[in-house]
Amino acid sequence: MKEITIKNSKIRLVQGDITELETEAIVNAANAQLILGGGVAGAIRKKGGPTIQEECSKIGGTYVGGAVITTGGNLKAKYVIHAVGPRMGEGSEDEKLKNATLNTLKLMDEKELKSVAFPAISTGIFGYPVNRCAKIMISAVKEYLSAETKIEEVILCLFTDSDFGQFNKELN
Ligand code: AR6
Repeated sequence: MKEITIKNSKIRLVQGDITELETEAIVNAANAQLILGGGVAGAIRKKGGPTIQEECSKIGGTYVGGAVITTGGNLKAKYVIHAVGPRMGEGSEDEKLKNATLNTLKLMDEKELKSVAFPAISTGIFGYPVNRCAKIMISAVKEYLSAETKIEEVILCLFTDSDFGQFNKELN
């Protein structure tokens, strides 16, 4: 199943490039310095233009597990939420990934945004296992959507077939 409903909200799995999505916000798999490097961040930087990094540099940084918001520059999405996932090996990775997911969703409600797309945070350059990421992120999203929220749609956007398969297995 590629979509489930939790109370008034939907969780949907899609495969592809997150920078092509038209949700109000897309999530960047960020680092604590908020310097847009490779992977999702690189794609956002290239397609979104320089204003996103400029806004990030003004904010200056956040903690691992935290999330901050900028505009989306030239992207279809109006906003980018920069969620800082853990680097594999630094300790307390599961808790930090859960916090990065929950803090993104809290920011969505604070800004009264209704639709967001996440990548598989930390599973690229940061080296976190995809199956573990699927477990943590899906359970955090379900937990959040089960309580009071105005978010209508949470998309989990997976880049590869195999990552999509692992998230799909976990959602079922
Ligand atoms: N759309 C969707 N998913 C993507 C895309 C895309 N365009 N490109 C890559 N992925 P990563 P991290 C997948 O490395 O591990 C950067 O330098 C990718 O296959 O983007 O959290 C930042 O600046 C993987 O499954 O993020 C940080 O320093 C997932 O997105 C650091 O990397 C996350 O991979 C963050 O590393």
